[in-house]
Amino acid sequence: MVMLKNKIVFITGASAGIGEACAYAFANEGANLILTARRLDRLQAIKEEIEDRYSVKVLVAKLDVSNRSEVISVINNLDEQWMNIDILVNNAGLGRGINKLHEDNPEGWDEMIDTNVKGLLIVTKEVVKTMVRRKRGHVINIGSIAGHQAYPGGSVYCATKHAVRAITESLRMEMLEHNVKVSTIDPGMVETEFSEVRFYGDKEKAKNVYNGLKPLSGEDVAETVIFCATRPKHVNINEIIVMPSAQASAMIAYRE
Ligand code: NDP
Ligand code: 8X3
Repeated sequence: MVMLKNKIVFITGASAGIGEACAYAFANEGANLILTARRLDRLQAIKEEIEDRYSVKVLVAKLDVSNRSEVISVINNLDEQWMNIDILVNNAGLGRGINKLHEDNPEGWDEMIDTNVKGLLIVTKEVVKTMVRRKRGHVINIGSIAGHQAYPGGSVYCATKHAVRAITESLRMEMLEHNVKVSTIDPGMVETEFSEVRFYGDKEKAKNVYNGLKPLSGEDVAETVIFCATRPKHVNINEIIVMPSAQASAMIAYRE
């Protein structure tokens, strides 16, 4: 089993939901954290709480993954003590609307593609360069059941998560000779701020998504991330699909 104590873990979208839960889960294992997102105030509060509870170091940085020059600058200007990232958790992402393509708003398409696909690509490129040089590292992507199954109203979101799956597979092949592991965790419904963001702040609509069933929590997903990150050196978890027990596929859930 790989021990995470004193490892450096870089998490995108660490200000809420799955990314925030991963931050606490890695801290609990003794890892030092680079927490990034656009909302720096949230990251600062998480840093203070984690440093209170665990003996780990936390660096926070404002990072919009869809801003390519910001990504390049933040990652390439890390201090020496932070530059050797052991684990990258590519978590930042969002959905915008569930509308039929012909009725949809193309601005949402740009946001999803720029964040979920192009953002993940540039962060990965900049972090993996150093992993390749050091001949060690692990990239863990947060994909989705939407990367395996499409559904009506989800053409662009599902396309971005299918893209994450394709990128994961290509990268795994490219990294083979460099001793860098590549995994994807693909959850079904997780109750986070995801649905509120998807419905542009409509809390009622967001709540209805989880009506009558127990969804996953960010912590449930973080547990699978930790499982991936702690496998022995010769074991790689390629992919985990993790669903609420009450959800059988992207479209089929049992509600009481
Ligand atoms: P949340 O909305 O709770 O969290 C999303 C996180 O991503 C926030 O920290 C947000 O931070 C960050 N983020 C969004 N856009 C950007 C950006 N441009 N640059 C940097 N950070 C950004 O949602 P989840 O925790 O649920 O989502 C995390 C990941 O999990 C996403 O990739 C999502 O697609 C995936 N997922 C979610 C599922 C669900 O049902 N919730 C199921 C399957 C996968 P900030 O706004 O501060 O930048
Ligand atoms: C989020 C889960 O099923 O709403 O990735 O697409 S789903």
